[in-house]
Amino acid sequence: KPDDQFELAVKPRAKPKRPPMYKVLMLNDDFTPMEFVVHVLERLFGMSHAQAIEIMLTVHRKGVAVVGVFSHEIAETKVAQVMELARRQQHPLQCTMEKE
Ligand code: NFA
Repeated sequence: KPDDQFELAVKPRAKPKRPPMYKVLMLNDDFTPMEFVVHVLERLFGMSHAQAIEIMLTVHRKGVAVVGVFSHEIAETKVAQVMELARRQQHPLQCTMEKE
């Protein structure tokens, strides 16, 4: 029939999906200085000083907090940068990521 040539073009297509997003989490410990955590949050997560203090205190009191939500690649980079800064200063600060 005349419309046969169009049948391929109307096949159901997968819905375009937003790429999954990842929460970057910071974990509390008893040794990393509060000021270092504040510095990391300002430097790597673009937070104001007031915002960084607030999030640091949330981690300190609750044990963990989300410090940002990013694409997989950006989240991996942020985690690696936090871990590297902490390692260089010999602080036990831990940072992880988790699918939203
Ligand atoms: N609990 C740490 C302290 O009392 C501060 C800290 C906050 C460490 C957030 C890690 C993350 N020095």
